[in-house]
Amino acid sequence: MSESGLNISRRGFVAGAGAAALTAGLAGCASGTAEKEGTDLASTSPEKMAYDPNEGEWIPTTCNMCFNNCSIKAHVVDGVVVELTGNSDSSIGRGHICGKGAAGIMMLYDPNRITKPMKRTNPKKGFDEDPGWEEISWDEAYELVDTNVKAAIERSGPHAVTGMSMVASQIGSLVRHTALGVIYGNAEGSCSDICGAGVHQLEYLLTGTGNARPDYLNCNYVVQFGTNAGTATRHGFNMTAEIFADRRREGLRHVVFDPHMGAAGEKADLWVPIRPGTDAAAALAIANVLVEEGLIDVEFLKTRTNSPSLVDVATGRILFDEATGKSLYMDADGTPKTYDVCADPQLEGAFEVNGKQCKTGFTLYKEHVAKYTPEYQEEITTVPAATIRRIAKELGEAACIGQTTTVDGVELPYRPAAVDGFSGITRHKHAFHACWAVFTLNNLIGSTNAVGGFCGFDPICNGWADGNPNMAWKPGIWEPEGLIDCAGLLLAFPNSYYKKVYESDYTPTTMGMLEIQPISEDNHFEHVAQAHPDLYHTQAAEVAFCYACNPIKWWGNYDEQAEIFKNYTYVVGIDMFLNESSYFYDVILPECCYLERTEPLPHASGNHRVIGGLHNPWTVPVWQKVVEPRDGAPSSWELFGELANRAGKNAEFISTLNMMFRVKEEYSVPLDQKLDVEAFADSVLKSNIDEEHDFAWLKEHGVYDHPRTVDEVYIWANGEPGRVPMYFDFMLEAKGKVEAKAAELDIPWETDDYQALPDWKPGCGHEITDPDYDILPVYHTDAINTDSWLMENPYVNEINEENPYGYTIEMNAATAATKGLATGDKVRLSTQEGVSVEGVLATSEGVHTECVSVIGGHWGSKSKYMPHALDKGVPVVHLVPGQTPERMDHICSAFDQCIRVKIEKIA
Ligand SMILES: Nc1nc2c(c(=O)[nH]1)N[C@H]1C(S)=C(S)[C@@H](COP(=O)(O)OP(=O)(O)OC[C@H]3O[C@@H](n4cnc5c(=O)[nH]c(N)nc54)[C@H](O)[C@@H]3O)O[C@H]1N2
Ligand SMILES: Nc1nc2c(c(=O)[nH]1)N[C@H]1C(S)=C(S)[C@@H](COP(=O)(O)OP(=O)(O)OC[C@H]3O[C@@H](n4cnc5c(=O)[nH]c(N)nc54)[C@H](O)[C@@H]3O)O[C@H]1N2
Ligand code: SF4
Ligand SMILES: [Mo]
Repeated sequence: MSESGLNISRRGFVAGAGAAALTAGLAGCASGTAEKEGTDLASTSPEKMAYDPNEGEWIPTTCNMCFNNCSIKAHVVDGVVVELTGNSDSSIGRGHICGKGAAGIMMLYDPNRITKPMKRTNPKKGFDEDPGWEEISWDEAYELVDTNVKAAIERSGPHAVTGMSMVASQIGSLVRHTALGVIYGNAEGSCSDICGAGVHQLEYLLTGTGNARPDYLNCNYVVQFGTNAGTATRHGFNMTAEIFADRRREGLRHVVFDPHMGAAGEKADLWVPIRPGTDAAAALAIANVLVEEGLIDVEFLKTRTNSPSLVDVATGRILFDEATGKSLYMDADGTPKTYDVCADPQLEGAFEVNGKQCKTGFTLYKEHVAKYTPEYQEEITTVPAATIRRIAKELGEAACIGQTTTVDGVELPYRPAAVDGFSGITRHKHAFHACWAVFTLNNLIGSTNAVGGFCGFDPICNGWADGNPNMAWKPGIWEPEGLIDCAGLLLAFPNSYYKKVYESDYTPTTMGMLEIQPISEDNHFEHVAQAHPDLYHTQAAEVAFCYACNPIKWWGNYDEQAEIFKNYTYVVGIDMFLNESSYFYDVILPECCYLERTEPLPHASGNHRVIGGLHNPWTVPVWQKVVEPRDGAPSSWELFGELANRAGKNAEFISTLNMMFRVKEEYSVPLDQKLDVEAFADSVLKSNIDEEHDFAWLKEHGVYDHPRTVDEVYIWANGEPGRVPMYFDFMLEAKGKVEAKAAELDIPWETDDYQALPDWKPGCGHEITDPDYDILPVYHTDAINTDSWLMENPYVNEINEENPYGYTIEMNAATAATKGLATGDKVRLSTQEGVSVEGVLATSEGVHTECVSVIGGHWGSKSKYMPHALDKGVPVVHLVPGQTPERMDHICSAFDQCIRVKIEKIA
């Protein structure tokens, strides 16, 4: 850290970040270091630090080294940050900071960080072209943005400008999205959360909110499909890692289906290597055994799912009562009744109703999974039938079907077993089906929304303060079937897929084609449509506005992405570094570091990253600047506020923000002045909490808490009605409408996946068409890296370099041996189309025999402005063609990244 003049050794840093964890498994989960100020903070380091913990100030704020946004404290001495620790006053992070978070200090003081706006002087764009960056004034930078964005929209309309951003600065992304729409009226946007497509939708449908998790504290059996949640990623990583570890020590059994043994597989009781893209088959086989063995929660299926629905066998459609419009169940007395008055619905059976041959939804489910025997799936997934039987039996038995427990005086079903999954199951075609097959297992064992089961992060909120319901939400009910609706992901406004399916128009309005996918959240078709504007009769964007992202590396093949970027007439970038995408930017505006800025409500409303649970109160943390921004670089809020001001759009911008953040009229900042970010933070807090807990209070105290009640965690604790789907009749409703719309618009659109029950279907790369091309590359996330940029951090880079699997290609040792390959060999991975990437091999027992695995999959940075990251790691995603509709899941916009490659040794 020579540039800051401080003597903090790397050893001191690693100690602060949990030396044991880092050296043992590069896990990166730190033990809580933040006790009360001035007490034993020095004990975070075994060696004497260069500063006194009692000196200077400990300022509470929020980490942004990954999207979890844990609460932290920054030790600031003489205006210099000398250490970052967790903030034990906050449930967000629970006092922990991980290795990435502790390394934030190196980003703050990184001399390669950009802090002054620049414009390109070399008009030629390409990875091999020096953009010829020239420093400009902020005034000129704003003018260039304003002029070019406006001109494109005046020239070609609102679709001429596309905004891009993702999770690197999540609330900033929300503000970016709002600002571009409000100030310029742009209509297009692009993102690449190839993690949640399908997962979020199923979690919405089953838990009433877009993110769900095992109720770790009460759970005894966790099955994970394609995720390292709670061991390296997600689920408010620092909030979960300790609880999950404690519970494993207490006997929680942990099973991981993953082609690679990453952080999750390493810590699991059982790692199940599975062939990529086949999870649906494994999950349906588990369902098969649960059903066969009677390990199902009949009561739950009858009373909390739509399983008893009467389905017309001829059409596959549920029967609705003509008078009330409500679905029909068969009562024990042999008469069909609407779901809400049927006293004892029959879960199974075949009946004749109104002259129609009917079966219950559950009978059809049972018949449907009959073919998915453990033996049947073995050939598809490579998982031994006996393993599936064993896991199914353990899961079903761990669920304690029939038992109840009392929580805060309320008797609730106790189902301490949960099946979870994330990006591994979504990065494939038919991802919606995979997620569906996986998460439905929780319905079978009755653990959906049960104590110890699979619960939404924040399905219901009665308000963040007593007597102020301003910040409150609750999923409504879709009356025709009595199914729960949901609260949206970030801002928790009411959301209903059923309403979209039944009542919306389906005409796509953007390249993302969202309207024709009523059960999707992601505008990923933009990646196809921008490349092929004729395909869906869309208008390609001319100008791109990239905020806190690296879009060249987001998706598939980088040369394809580069071509798209070359074709934009103007590209605006807002970042902290000159990443690879910046080689295609025309102007770059630096954002200050997260330690130099204030963000009004860092976790918005629907927290997305903060898990719920009774042990985690509603927590409103502070994100305040702890040091002055280098060269006065602004935050994104300030930057967009400035653009709004220049465009004369303050009123529009601020009132939209007011609506998003539920600001009460009496607390609004003036609408006719440039946005004052601190004043806005104040108005949000007073509106959503109370007068006392304003921004000044939060700056001092760091965090405001309000206890969660039992009905905010377990949605049926108040005895209210509500069911979740098992038989997805609405998919069939959607199918007809999607097909009609596609025909009307004369566009190609796949609709085969609109079924009422989940299936496994082969995705891309499943078949080996040339025996030389037999390897499937996959990638994973570890605890010390964040997406495509953290390797630039010297501390993180050093850890990656010490990790034998850090920047290498990991391959199963036995497969390597049959190919005459060994650790240390330089190898090339190439596709049948001739695209290739190269790297150094490291063998292990921790990879499926058909796979190779790397961290990230989008590394191998080409930016010389990020010297630590330059050329490190292997970008396997470059091998995947990214602009073909054949790779898209047409239900939820997931993208198939499976491709068979040849591996060969090179000199
Ligand atoms: N440390 C850290 N934490 C993060 C992030 C970060 O960058 N760093 N990013 C955040 C974000 S935006 C996200 S989306 C999440 C990602 O969180 P996760 O989804 O938990 O992370 P990954 O490691 O990418 O998980 C994908 C896993 O699926 C496996 N996999 C690949 N294909 C298949 C398959 O077909 N089937 C199965 N069963 N497994 C498969 C991979 O080997 C990998 O282990 O993490 C969040 N948290
Ligand atoms: N191969 C591969 N591709 C992936 C993934 C993967 O794991 N592997 N993950 C996918 C997923 S799930 C996601 S969510 C996306 C993630 O995509 P992004 O969130 O776009 O992440 P990155 O591509 O790493 O780009 C982040 C950029 O933000 C900058 N940055 C960091 N902090 C700030 C800040 O505070 N302000 C500003 N202005 N800039 C900042 C960094 O310098 C970096 O250039 O990528 C997707 N694509
Ligand atoms: S998990 Fe993410 S937000 Fe939390 S301390 Fe680590 S890097 Fe920071
Ligand atoms: Mo993501």
